[in-house]
Order: sequence, then C-alpha cells, then structure tokens
Amino acid sequence: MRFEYAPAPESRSVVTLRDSYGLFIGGEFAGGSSVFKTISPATEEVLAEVTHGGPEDVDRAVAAARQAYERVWSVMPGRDRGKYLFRIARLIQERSRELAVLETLDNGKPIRESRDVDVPLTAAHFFYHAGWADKLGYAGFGPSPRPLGVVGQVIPWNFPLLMLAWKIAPALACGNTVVLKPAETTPLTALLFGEICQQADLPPGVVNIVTGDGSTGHALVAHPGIDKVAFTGSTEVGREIARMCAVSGKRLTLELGGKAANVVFDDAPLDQAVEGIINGIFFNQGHVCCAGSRLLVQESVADEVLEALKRRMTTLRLGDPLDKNTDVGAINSRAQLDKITDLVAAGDAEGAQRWAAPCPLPERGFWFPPTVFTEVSQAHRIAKEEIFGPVLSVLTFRTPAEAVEKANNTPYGLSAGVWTDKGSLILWMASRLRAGVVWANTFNRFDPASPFGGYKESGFGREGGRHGLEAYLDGPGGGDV
Ligand code: TAP
Repeated sequence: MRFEYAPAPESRSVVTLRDSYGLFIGGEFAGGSSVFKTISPATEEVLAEVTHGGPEDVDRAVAAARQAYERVWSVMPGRDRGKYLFRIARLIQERSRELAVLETLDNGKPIRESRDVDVPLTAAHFFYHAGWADKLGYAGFGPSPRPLGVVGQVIPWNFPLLMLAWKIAPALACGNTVVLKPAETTPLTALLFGEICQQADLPPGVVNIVTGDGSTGHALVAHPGIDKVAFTGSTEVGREIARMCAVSGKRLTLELGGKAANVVFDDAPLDQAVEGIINGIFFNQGHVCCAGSRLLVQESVADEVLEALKRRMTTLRLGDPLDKNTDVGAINSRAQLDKITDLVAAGDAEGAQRWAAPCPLPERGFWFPPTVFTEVSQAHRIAKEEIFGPVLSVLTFRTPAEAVEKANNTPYGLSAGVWTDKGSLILWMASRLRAGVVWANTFNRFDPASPFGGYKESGFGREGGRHGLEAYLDGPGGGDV
C-alpha cells in the first residue's frame, strides 16, 4: 500500500544567506580577486557568490596557519586545545538546524539525512577528538607525540561538513593548524564553520578556509609551506596528488573512491537485508565513497531478494530535499548527472537489464531515479567503475568462496557488507574481503571512534579512532610517501 504524505518542508528562514562570501584567513573573512556562484542542485537557483582563492590567497592562508602553529597552537597545552574543540562541538549542536538546512540547500541531499546523520556525526567528531587532545601521550605514540605543522586539506562535495570534521578535528586535536579547501559545488557550510570558529574564539589562523576549484586545491597541495596533505576525493585526482607529494617530504593520506560489494547469503534475514541494500546504495543519492554499489546475492534467493528490493524501491520518495518526507534528493551537479547518465547508457549498451523505480522527476534541477541493473557481468563497466549515483548493479554467486572472489575483483577496497545468520561465516568473510571496513548485517554505519579508510586504489591512511590520530602526529606510520 502506498501512503500519501502532505508536504513537510523544513523552513529556509533558519539560514541567513549572504549575497557573497569571502575567504576565511587568519580569523577574518575577506574577498579575493574573482568569484564563482554556488547553486542549489534541486532548483538551479543561485544561492550566493563565493570567492575563488588563487595562489596568492593560498599563500596568505598558509602563512596565517604557520604563524598560528608556531606562536599559539603547537605550544598550547592539550587540555586547552581540547576546550576549544569542545566549544566548537557544542556550537555545531546549537546551530545544527541552520547547518542542516544550509547543507541541504547547497548539496541537494535530503534534510532527513543532513539533520540526522551529517550534522550529528560532525558534532560527534569534534567531541571525540576534543577528548583526545590532552591524552595523546597515552595513545601509544610515545610519551609526548609532536604535531606535524601546517596541514593542507582538500575535500569533496558529497558530505561537505562531515568531511571537514573528519579532517579538521583530528588535525587540531593533535596540535596542527589547517588550510582547508572545500569542493567547488558545496562551499557554504565550510564558510559557516569559519563563523563558528570565530564564535568559539579560536585563535586566528588555526583554521583557514580557502574556497575555489581544482586549481585552488592544486595550489594548496603544491605549496612548499605545508607539512602534510590530507585528501578525500577521486582516485584520479588522488594519483596526481601522490605524484606531486612524492619526494617532497610532505606526509600524505588519501581517501579515494570505492566499488563496494554488499554480499547477501541465503540464510540472511531478507527483509532486513533489503533495507541494508537500499541504505547502502540510495543513501545520499549514492554519492557515497563506500556505497554498496555491487549487490552480490546468493543465487538461491536472488529472485526473492530482487522482487522485495523493487517493491521497496517503489516506496522511495524523490523530490524536494528540504521536505522531511524525502528519501532521495538531487544529484549534486550537472557534471555528476552527466557522468551517471553516461555509465547507465554503457550498462544498457553492454546488455545489462535496467529497471528504475517509477517516480516523476522534478522539471528543474538535477535528478536521477533509483535504478537497478540485473544480468550484470563482472566485465561490464557498471560493475567495475564507480558510478557515484543511485545505481545498483546486481550479480549472483553460489558459494562463499565465489562471493569473496567476486567481491575482491575490483581495484578498490574501501568497504563491504555481509548479510548472514552465521557468525562464523561473517568472520570467515571479513578475514578474506580486501576492504577497509566490513559491515555485518548492517551498512553505512559510522562512528568517530572507528577508523575508516581504504586498501588498493581506495587510498591509504585511516580517519577516526586512535588510528586516525597517527596521520597527524610525527612518528612512524601516517602514510608517508
Ligand atoms: P574530486 O574531483 O577528486 O575532487 C575532490 C576535491 O579535490 C575537490 O575539492 C576538488 O575541487 C579538488 N581537486 C580537483 N582537482 C584537483 C587537483 N588537481 N589538485 C588538488 N585538488 C583538486 O572528487 P569529487 O568528485 O569531489 O568527489 C567524489 C570522489 O570522492 C569519489 O570518487 C568518492 O569515492 C570520493 N570520496 C571518498 C571518500 C573516502 S573517505 N574514501 C569520501 C568521500 C568521497 P573541485 O570541487 O573544485 O573540483
């Protein structure tokens, strides 16, 4: 039965959008030489003008971060750094509604997700790392581990605020200062975070936000004044950054793409598994590095699972991201929509069978319906390449060994899911899957205390947990190149 829901839009009035935003350098907002527009992907409405940071702006930001590092932050006792981080975490909670609405406007993700996932996890990351700031000497890195210095951080558009938290919170807890470049299509919550730093009285220069495009990111990574680069984004750009950092003495961590297998055995609780498949691929429109984009289902239950999956997909609500009933929001940009459309066309051309949930798409903005491909072979592009959209490729297997072989048949290695009633099979699978995270009877679960990161072309280094601190402290490990 399909229920009809009255619209329940979240109010936009909790956010005051400015016409234009400057760069956040040395604790102040200031304009630069040129600007670009950021739009709402759901309506194509221009939200604001944002400053494009050039090499000279990056230079100023790195100088401000260096000064703050040497004079204030690296010499401040950990317990005092922790107080600032606790203050930031509380301000994120206080301003959570504003942050959630702004994230949804700029990114296109459903308000339900920004309100219930992105923003609470962002606050949780700051709380967690605030707790570490005065305990680093007990974390197993020696009695007084040292920070690295100035960190250049470049993040993608799929979880703008959360990726900022994954980068900034551990860096600051360990005593580093940062220059962060948000993605071109989603700069607004990072700039609001700059305001939160001001509100928290964070010493000027400890956090600097330089907005811009790939060229700004390039200038930051190439800058001789930074000691470490932390990058989250595509494998292609990650490769270029690894080449740039090689033999430079800069430390490097890379969090890159994925093509995760979500493996369903015939003894799994199937209704629960179907919810996990839906969450695995349609959460955040599939713009998730660890999305369960390849469903591996045991042949004996494949028909049953597919039928239940399609039935569930017809109940997904696609539309206005600010509506609290919406499950599937807008695709983040026209460029990403074109990429999804091209890969789906390749799936058709290579002979896979496409089925999309019947749902009307809004006329304006960028949209793609939840889609599933069956009769997919491992050689198809849709089974090999990261689509980064709401598109699931279904393959089948007969034995656990075949499931492992197919799951590992990818250049990526970020995450995987296993659905079965047998604990022994979960452990058997987890020890053989080449993935940084293996979820058992769940998917897309995150916690700041749990390290996250990849194998192979999904990158190296971990974010979160004690392992994540290592990437921001001087000493062994941390993904040196
Ligand atoms: P990218 O195109 O790689 O962009 C990521 C960031 O790098 C953006 O800020 C981008 O700026 C910047 N950039 C682009 N070219 C650069 C260059 N030559 N030098 C330095 N910086 C440069 O990725 P995306 O499309 O935004 O994000 C999607 C990708 O991120 C997917 O592959 C996804 O799997 C991955 N991802 C991975 C994770 C983890 S934890 N592994 C988490 C989220 C996303 P512009 O925005 O201006 O292009």
